[in-house]
Parts: sequence; C-alpha cells; structure tokens
Amino acid sequence: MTRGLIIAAAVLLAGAASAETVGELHENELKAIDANNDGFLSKDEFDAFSDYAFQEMDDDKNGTLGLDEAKPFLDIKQFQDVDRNNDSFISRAEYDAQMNADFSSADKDGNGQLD
Ligand SMILES: [Ca+2]
Ligand SMILES: [Ca+2]
Ligand SMILES: [Ca+2]
Repeated sequence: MTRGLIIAAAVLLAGAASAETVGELHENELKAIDANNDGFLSKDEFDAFSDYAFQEMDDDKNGTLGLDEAKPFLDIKQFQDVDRNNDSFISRAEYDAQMNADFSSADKDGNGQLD
C-alpha cells in the first residue's frame, strides 16, 4: 500500500507523522478537515482541504509543485506516481486527479463521504 496524496496533505495540515492510510488518520487530523464537525468528510470538505494543501505546498505560487516543493511530503516514488506526464512537475490537474482517485479509493462504500 502506497501512501496517497491525501495522507501527505493531511500530514501537512495536521502535522501527523505516521498515518499510512486514511483509516489510520487520527481523530485530530480528521477534525481539522471536517469543517462542519459531523464526523464525516464530505467531498466539499475534502476539496477545500485539498485546495488548501496545494497552496501550502506550492511555495513559489506558480501553480505547479516541483520536486523541491513536494519533497517534504512525498517520496520520489509517490511524486512520480502523481506526475503522470513525467515532466518533473505536479500540475494542478495531476494533483486533482490523484486527490480524486485517493478520495474514491478511501470512500469504500461509495457514499461520497469518508468516516
Ligand atoms: Ca463534515
Ligand atoms: Ca510551485
Ligand atoms: Ca507533470
């Protein structure tokens, strides 16, 4: 199991050090993302969090993540997985595609919410 971007982003947001899967995210990390505190992570909340995490990682605000920007959060293998066209940058489109894939795979019962 590879750590998805969703985990890297949660690590960034909440300072979690050890989560490997969404299921291993601790309550505190989920709380930081769960804007309305209903105990579920909706796609809207997820998208807001995803957007925030991208802005935070994009140090030079050029709309793409270079290796240097992503390095604190992703290892090289993860970076290459997300960088689908192998141009050594993670574009916003590549990032969103990966985040959406992570959300879908974490949403095991397909109800559009993570719990
Ligand atoms: Ca919620
Ligand atoms: Ca950048
Ligand atoms: Ca790319």
